[in-house]
Amino acid sequence: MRIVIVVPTYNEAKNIGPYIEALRTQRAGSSHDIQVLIVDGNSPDGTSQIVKSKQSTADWIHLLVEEKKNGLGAAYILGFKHAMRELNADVIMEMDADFQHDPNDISRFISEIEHGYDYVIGSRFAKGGSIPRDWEFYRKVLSIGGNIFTKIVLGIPQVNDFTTGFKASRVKGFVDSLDLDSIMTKGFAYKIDLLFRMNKLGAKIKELPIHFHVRSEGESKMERNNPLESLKVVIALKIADSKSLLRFLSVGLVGLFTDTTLFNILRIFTGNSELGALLSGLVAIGVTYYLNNFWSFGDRKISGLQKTVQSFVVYYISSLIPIIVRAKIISWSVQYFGDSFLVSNSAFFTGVILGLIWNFTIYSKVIWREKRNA
Ligand SMILES: Nc1nc2c(ncn2[C@@H]2O[C@H](COP(=O)(O)OP(=O)(O)OP(=O)(O)O)[C@@H](O)[C@H]2O)c(=O)[nH]1
Ligand SMILES: [Mg+2]
Repeated sequence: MRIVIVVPTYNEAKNIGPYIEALRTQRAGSSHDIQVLIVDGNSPDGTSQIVKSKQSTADWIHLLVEEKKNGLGAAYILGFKHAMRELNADVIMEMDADFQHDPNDISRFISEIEHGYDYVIGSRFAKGGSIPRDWEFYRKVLSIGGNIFTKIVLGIPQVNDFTTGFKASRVKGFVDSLDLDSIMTKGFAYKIDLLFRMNKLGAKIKELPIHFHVRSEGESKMERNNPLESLKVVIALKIADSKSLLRFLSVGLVGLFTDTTLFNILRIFTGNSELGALLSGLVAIGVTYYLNNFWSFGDRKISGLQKTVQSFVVYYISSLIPIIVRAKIISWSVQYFGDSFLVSNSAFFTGVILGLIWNFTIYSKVIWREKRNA
């Protein structure tokens, strides 16, 4: 496999020489083709000159120099594209140049990819991992708290470290399927966006515990606004992800309105409540199908007569299930607890909530299931 380690640098002149030598050792001990791509933010301290001088003894070192320091995300996006297009990477690794990530760990990441994982995350917060003891209290709290918050909001329980900078990603089917130009930020929080998208693509994720060491030399480039930017990214991702849910709920309200209005009109004009309820129910299901297809799940629209009829039948049957279950819940509750307003309405709303969960799950996972990239 060809592994390309992308390493962003800004003023790492004191670290970059020893770092490249450490990678030379790793390379020598590996059965894989390890290449290193340094993306320098035009460091004024001469980092890129040191890299160039090393290139004369190592053709596996590649260098991109940005016009100016442009943020960690921007450097990585540039590096990812170059690693895929020019260096034919099978696996792309992300790693810092300041020895906070131990070069001896590289082989552990590669071995997990060989075991079939698509996204290996060096986790400081998994059991067996650690952050530096002498970090300031506020940095520890922000890092630990931020990761717990992100895990809950984004609903990715198996991940404990969303902002780690030490990772390995499979290219085929994963990094090459990402729209890198739409990554939300040029800064540090690109990590959260990338992880979220890899998870959406169905990547098999492995958290590998790592010890995050103290910076060996040089200054930190951590931006003060990182926590705020990360918060913005987490919220924006959640809102974008909930778009289908919010639209589905609105469509449900439109359906309820259609059903009630039509039922009453038909009841008055035909004098037959049963027929009215049947027709209004059928029309409401048709209306909600149409709105869900063109709006809630518009990005996964079903077209073509055969597919539309098939999916409508599934939609109709699956939508009937929670209605039947609801009726049963109500009749059991009334039987056990007595037929009071509180009992029947509690049962009714329990049924409604279960129905919403059922419908949204079937709609989003079966009828309008997301199309995966190959
Ligand atoms: N090209 C580029 N590299 C950057 C930029 N910001 C940071 N880096 C590099 O990215 C890596 C991570 O940055 P660090 O400053 O070490 O961030 P950190 O590890 O979260 O913070 P410390 O624990 O204080 O080191 C290092 O190799 C930096 O040199 C940038 O804007 N552009
Ligand atoms: Mg660092």
